[in-house]
Amino acid sequence: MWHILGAGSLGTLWATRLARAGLPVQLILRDQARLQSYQHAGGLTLIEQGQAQHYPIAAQTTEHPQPIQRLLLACKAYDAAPAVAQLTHRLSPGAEILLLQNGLGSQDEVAREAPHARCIMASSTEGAFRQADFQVVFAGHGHTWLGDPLDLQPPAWLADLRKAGIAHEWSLDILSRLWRKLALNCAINPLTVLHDCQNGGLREHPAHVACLCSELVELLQQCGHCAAAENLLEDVQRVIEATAANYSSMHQDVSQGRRTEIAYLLGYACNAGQRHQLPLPHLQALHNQLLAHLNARGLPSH
Ligand code: NAD
Ligand code: KPL
Repeated sequence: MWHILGAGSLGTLWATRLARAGLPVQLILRDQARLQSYQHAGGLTLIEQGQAQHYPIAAQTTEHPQPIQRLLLACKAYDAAPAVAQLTHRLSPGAEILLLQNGLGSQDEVAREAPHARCIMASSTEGAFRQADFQVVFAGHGHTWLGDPLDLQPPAWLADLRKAGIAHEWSLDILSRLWRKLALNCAINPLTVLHDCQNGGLREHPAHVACLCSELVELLQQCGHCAAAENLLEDVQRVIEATAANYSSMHQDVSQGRRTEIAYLLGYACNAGQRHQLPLPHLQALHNQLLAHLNARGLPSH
């Protein structure tokens, strides 16, 4: 049984693909009111290449007593540990939690909340967004890397992902993957918010992007992730070109008045720099500017 917490973009993308492959799925929703709206909608809808397909997947609230053996945590980074705290009493011995959160920091928070569960981290380049409640558009095909720094043995249920057509790879160095993605996000997302531009708008700010990348490279090396530091600037430039017409996820969050995952991206990078006594003046200044920007819009700074 796949218990999936969070019927948002990624939760829906995973739940619908697993369910249509004939695998048992149970959604976990926040409370009775949300469960009622879900029952009213009659299931999840996934829209792929303009075609909507409806999946009447079973759902329950966090309060339900059913034991959980495998939990896919598909909420934002700041919701991950509080969500797991609501479910710890339901986790079976030997339970596994698959963490889909972007950035770093939430994985450790979850592991502290559920010390007996195996935590498997994921980094995904798939893209999905919510068109309406319980209706999600599969916007960008991508790849998901999964791994567990404490146990390099892949779990047997990777076969379920193959069956469900979820492109994935077991990574022996998932932390480096997460750091590399975090570095890309730190070099691109905050600047797109501050300049209020699409990713391609950063072509106008090559010196600033280069400064940030050079500090991020030092940070990655200092944190022991030298492979994740290789050719970072070139990769950032490549992503800026490849996604020139897109708004970054952080830009979308801010422009729609949603809380950002800043604490798990730039905030995490700046804290790591302080822990290593590594001065990161440009990243720190960017962080301060972004915090002021969020404050001015009444958005949380954590
Ligand atoms: P989302 O906001 O669309 O969905 C999160 C869902 O979790 C929401 O429906 C929310 O109500 C639910 N939730 C939160 N706390 C809960 C609780 N205690 N109980 C039950 N439900 C709860 O978020 P998303 O876009 O799916 O992103 C999830 C994570 O995946 C983020 O860290 C994001 O950065 C990452 N990510 C997203 C994408 C994407 O394309 N959407 C791509 C790559 C990575
Ligand atoms: O992942 C991204 C995001 O917008 O969050 C990209 C496109 C890589 C920009 O950092």
